[in-house]
Amino acid sequence: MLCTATALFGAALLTSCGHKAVTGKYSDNVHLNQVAFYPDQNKYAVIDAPDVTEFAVIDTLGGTVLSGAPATKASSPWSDKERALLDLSAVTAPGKYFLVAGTDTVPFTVADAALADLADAALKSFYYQRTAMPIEEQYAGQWNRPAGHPDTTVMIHPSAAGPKRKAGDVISSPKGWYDAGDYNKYIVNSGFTIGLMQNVYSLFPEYFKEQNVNIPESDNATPDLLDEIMYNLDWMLTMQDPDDGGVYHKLTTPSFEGFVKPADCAQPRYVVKKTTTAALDFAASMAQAARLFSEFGNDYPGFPEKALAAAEQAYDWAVKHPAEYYDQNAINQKNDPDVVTGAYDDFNATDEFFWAATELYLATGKEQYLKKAEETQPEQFTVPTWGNLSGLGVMAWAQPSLQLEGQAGEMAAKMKGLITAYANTAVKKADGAPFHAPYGNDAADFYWGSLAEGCSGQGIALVYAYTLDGNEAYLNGALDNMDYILGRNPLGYCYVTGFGQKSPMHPHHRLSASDGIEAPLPGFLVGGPNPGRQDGLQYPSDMPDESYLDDEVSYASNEIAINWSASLVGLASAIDAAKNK
Ligand code: 9MR
Ligand code: 9MR
Repeated sequence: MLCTATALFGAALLTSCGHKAVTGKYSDNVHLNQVAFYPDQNKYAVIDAPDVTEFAVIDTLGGTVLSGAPATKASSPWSDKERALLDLSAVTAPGKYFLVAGTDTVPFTVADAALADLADAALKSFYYQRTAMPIEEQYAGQWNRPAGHPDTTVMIHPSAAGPKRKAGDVISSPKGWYDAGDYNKYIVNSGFTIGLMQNVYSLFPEYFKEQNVNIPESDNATPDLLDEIMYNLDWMLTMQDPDDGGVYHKLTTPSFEGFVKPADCAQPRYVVKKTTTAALDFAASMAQAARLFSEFGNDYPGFPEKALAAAEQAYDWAVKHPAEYYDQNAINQKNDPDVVTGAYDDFNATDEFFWAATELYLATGKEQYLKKAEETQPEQFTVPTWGNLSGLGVMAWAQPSLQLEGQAGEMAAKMKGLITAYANTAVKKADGAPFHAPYGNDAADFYWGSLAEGCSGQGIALVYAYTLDGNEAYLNGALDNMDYILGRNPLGYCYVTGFGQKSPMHPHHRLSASDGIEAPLPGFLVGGPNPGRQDGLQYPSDMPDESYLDDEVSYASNEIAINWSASLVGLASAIDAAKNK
């Protein structure tokens, strides 16, 4: 074993040849993936000290594994910080290592299933969000808690009243996940969340069939991902008005609860206005679920038939009510009580029609749905979000396992082309970028929830593109975005709770804030840098990629949410599946 690293860099932490293990620690100067790299993955670190002229990688005994010089220097358009890229890719053997650069000795890991634990934790985060059932110690360890929000007595808000269900009538609408840091349940975001995860499931079903994240249903024959999804689908089914097939937009308290334990909440809960977007997101995710769950009839008998019927009824309602949008101010002008919780408002349902028609066609083969999908198809692929669902439809058409012919086959080919075109443009952005990632090079990349909607969502799209033609450049782009989230970013945060050496400790998350446990619930991706600062707070920096505050009050940069968790499930699982095929 050589001791050259000590001689070269004089790192105080290095000791004599192999007798004492090397230690290292997180440094604000050196930014890299703090979880793990795959053996054959490109491995970059970014250093903020441009005067550093050499670096080394040593193993736990101090032996030099690699030495090199910083490569490309670059800075972001909005920053005068000059950063240099260190290429550690030649380190390929699984193990623990230290990057020695300047005065820093920073740990990193190379592992075969590098993202498996992260993928599991991201899925497990949904279990912690479950309403209406106790979160038990055998599954949740120290984060066990009593059930919150049974939602067995929920009132019809006047905005949702109809001839049969009158304002103030009581319905039961239990189960489902808390949406985010708040305690409400929203159909639009639920539909998107489930749709995104079901799309990724369709790409790699075998991966998910092997996964076990220790939830109450882990012992059944259904993949844990689908079991977890079922917990929310069950709730969604109760959100459909049996009278006309319309779907309530949300189930909510009039205003947000305080930062109290879920079991201590006292405000009344309402279902609010049936909307076009809720009906279509419901229809799409339900039709997709009907298709995917047909394989698991023993665990969920009758579900596919019930889900498909519900989906078609919701779609029919939307066709009859194509522009019933959610406009909270207008609703509050006409009804009491006022509702001031999350709006998930969106005044264009073309993309929802496309997604719903797509999934209904794939589930039923009916021509009317194909026709509608053709009419509403997008011209280009955009990363799907709760407010723009067309990308979920494009991904659905592009599943490699579908064998479609005729017009449907043409549609699938066209949609695949859109994803590939998108991916070609996206991956080019990593070259010469300060953090070597497709994401994060434009100020417009940073907004509320952008680490999920921008960074992670783009990564998922790139894995999709990879599954179409095996072009490694796409998978590398997805890995680069994952590395960005896990630490190779300007603030050096690993933005997933419970992972990495520098990670959010104070998310805007009522469950984490009210449980008396110092560590936040693990496996959650926070919204991340957001110069919009809609929470009205001062952040340490106003640069787009540094506008982040690890404080409980910062809902615009530090909340967690199911749709963001879905994007982390999607990206970490899809990469792990693609890497271990
Ligand atoms: O906690 C709420 C969070 O879930 C929402 O994303 C956010 C924006 O709608 O609002 C948060 O609630 C805040 C409210 O809007 C204003 N008063 C303070 C609340 C946080 O405690
Ligand atoms: O994720 C949503 C983001 O795109 C919007 O800009 C923001 C303000 O409308 O709302 C976010 O969603 C929040 C929802 O309204 C209430 N629950 C918490 C969600 C995450 O912050």
